[in-house]
Amino acid sequence: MSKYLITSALPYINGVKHLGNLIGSLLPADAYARFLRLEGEDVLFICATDEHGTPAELSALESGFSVEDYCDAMYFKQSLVYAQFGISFDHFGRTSSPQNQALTTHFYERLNANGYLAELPLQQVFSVKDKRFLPDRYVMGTCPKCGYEAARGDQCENCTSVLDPVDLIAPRSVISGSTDLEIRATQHLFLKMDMLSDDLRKWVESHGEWSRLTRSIALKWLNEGLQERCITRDLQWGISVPRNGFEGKVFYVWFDAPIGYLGATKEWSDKDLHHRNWEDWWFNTSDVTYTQFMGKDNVPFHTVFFPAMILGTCEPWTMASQIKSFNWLTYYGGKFSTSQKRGIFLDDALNLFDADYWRYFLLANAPESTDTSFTWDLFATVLNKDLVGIFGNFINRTLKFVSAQFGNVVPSGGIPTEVEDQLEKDCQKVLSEYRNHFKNLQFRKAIQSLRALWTLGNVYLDRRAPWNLVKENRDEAAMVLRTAINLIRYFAVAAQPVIPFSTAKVFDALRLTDHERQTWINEDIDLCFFEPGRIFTVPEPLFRRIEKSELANLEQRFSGQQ
Ligand code: B3M
Ligand code: ZN
Repeated sequence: MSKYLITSALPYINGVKHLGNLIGSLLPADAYARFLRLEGEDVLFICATDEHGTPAELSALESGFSVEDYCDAMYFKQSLVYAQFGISFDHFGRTSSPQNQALTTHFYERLNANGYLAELPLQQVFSVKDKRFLPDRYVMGTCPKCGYEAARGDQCENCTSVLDPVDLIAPRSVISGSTDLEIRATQHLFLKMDMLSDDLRKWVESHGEWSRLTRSIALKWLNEGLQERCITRDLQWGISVPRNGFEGKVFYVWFDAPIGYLGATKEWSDKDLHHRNWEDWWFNTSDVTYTQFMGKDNVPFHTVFFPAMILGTCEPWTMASQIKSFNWLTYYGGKFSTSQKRGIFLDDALNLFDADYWRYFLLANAPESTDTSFTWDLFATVLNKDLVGIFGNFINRTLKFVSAQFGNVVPSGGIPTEVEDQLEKDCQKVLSEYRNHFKNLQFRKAIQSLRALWTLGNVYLDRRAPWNLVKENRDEAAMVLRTAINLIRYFAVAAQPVIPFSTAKVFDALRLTDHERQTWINEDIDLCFFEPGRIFTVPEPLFRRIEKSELANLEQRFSGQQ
């Protein structure tokens, strides 16, 4: 048994996330965690809401609640949605926790003591009317690059240029609308990443096993040369900076967010339900394999910025062994956008289809080597073909036929032939490929293997044609159907990391004991597992066909501002 630490990028607190966030980190992290647990490994899967920064404050302002109340409400809302999607966190914490505040302070103190921080003046927009600085999205104005009039201080949504609030033309406060703004200098803290550049490069280069996407983003940053990076902000909401002259300032959200992985683990061990120490996963470990999941925009922070913070502490914190990053899921080629209401959000998704439809579709089409364009047509095609046509159909036709011919029991009679021996070998081969793809974090390929496994069942039934055999040789037909029922069990056992809700239904139908539910595919498969005479139930069809006629409506509904 090895120790596997898994983290998914921490979703921002500002609202329910969309399908792109789900497939960009949460869902593959969950499938991997479930897989490793079934493999018998010691797994800790940690996530949290990322609660600081301007998006949280501004969304709270819009909602009319205090930031604290807003975050409490959104934390529970997000927790519920992830549970409904079957995301099996060992702990889902919050970056606003006391644990994270303490750890963030600790990181600051270490970096400060080790000489990796610099205090420098920075030009900032100050609102006389609001009596405060206006960082990032707190200012709007005209984009100096394209002339768009509603550009935000940190970025222009129209031309995507990254901006500095002081660059905006005709700036105004987002809080009050006031244009009585001044540029004032104020002191800020910077992390001297340039000093850590060589160590960072060594660390990145020691990870030849990272995907091309992860490595290329990391090296691009390193090659462009690292600069000092500001780690404080003029905001009220956040983790305060314990330093003279920094009253009223907080740490930059990307400073405390990755420390949130540690903070959330400490929350987990402080609950003391487990009698396990969080430091066994994070401090001075040599037996922990740590895998991070994230969308590609987060890669620079995880390959350069956060590792620089860790290296600068000169303490032995666990660093990522593997960083699995994803490209974008788009909606008909366009960016999912909260502000433009384009794309599908997680609560809406669950109102339309059960979680397993989404889990299967998204993992089968994970944006691993390129972006994936979500279309309803693709969604329906994949699900109708694989879940309805292959997996669901095999279960349905087998159990219905047995029930009609022999009653709801595993039929007796006949002995397996070389056809069944060969089937066993074929399954074995596909299952070991499936496991390897999971171990290599190749989700699309894993699903291809799963589909190939399920297909073996339908090919077998078609070849053995028990509906004919039953007339000529009832014993042999019984053996074939017994084999098919055994296949159903293996198909479901293997599919657990992907579609856990449906596989639980299959186990219920097969009336597996708790102990039998524990079996996994790491041993030689045994198509005689179910002995004759066991009782089963014919389940309702597990999946429903998605009709073409439903699609036009859906496409329109999620396409954005109308
Ligand atoms: N909240 C950004 C994002 O969700 C950010 C990730 C933090 S991971 C430490 O894309
Ligand atoms: Zn612009």
